[in-house]
Amino acid sequence: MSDGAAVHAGSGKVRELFGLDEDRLLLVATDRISTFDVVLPTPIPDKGRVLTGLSGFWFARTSQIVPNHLLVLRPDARSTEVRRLEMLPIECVVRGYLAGSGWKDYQRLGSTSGHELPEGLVESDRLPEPIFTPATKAAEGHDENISREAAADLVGRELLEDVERISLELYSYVSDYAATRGIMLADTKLEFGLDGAGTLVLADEAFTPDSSRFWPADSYEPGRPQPSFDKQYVRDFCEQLGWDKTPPGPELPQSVVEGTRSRYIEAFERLTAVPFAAYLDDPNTVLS
Ligand code: Q0Z
Repeated sequence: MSDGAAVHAGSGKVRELFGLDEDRLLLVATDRISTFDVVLPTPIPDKGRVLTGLSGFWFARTSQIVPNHLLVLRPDARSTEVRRLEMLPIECVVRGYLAGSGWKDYQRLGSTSGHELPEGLVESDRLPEPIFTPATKAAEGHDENISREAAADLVGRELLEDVERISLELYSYVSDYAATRGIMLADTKLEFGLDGAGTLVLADEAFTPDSSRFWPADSYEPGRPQPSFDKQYVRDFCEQLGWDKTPPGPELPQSVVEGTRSRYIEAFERLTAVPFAAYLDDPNTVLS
């Protein structure tokens, strides 16, 4: 009765979700890559395995802060069985640096999600302290930053205070850890759900390059956009092609595929200190 067919339950840009039974889902990270919001026709071999391993690594290390949905990391190293939760209808974003929509909001308003920020900040500047900037979940297109009041209307005041406190604590732990390995965590997007007992549970993917901005610390320079740890070769290639960033995206040459794959594996090995080959041999290595 527990080995029935998995039922496809949803597709993300680069991930697939299946229902296993009433209590469990299967989350599969593919090798698809998106840039400028478009999924490219060329996969990056092992990208899904890198992201699944990193998520597992962080779930194991943060379980003292908050319980998470991970049940089983499968031998294919790209799929996980997870607890089926009641997901909260907000994205929990924490920003330590001014990038992306936080930087856009700041230029327009001097604030983001209601956080008044000091004058004179430049793109990629470090914020005086990390801030919680919740966003709506857009089915299509871009998530929209919302105030904490608007977020409280969606999930309730008490739950919002809990996810804000936990999100900030997770960001602080992971950014300190990454800093010791030469990687800056500029910002991150977290998702939470409630289990059957009403307990808050960290879900989805966590602290991967697809859900976070990882910057190489050695080239950090405020006042300009920072190179992405993982996708910079892809972005540079697309920019020099002159592609208009509407679908379909361009096919990637082998040199860009190989360079990008190397960057994902480098991020994995720098953060986890586990050789990627050892992870493929036994995925559970990252959980201890
Ligand atoms: C995650 C998503 C993906 C498409 C639903 N533990 C959970 N319980 C209930 N729902 C979810 C989770 Cl992770 C859940 N998503 C995002 C992932 C493909 C959408 F792989 N949607």
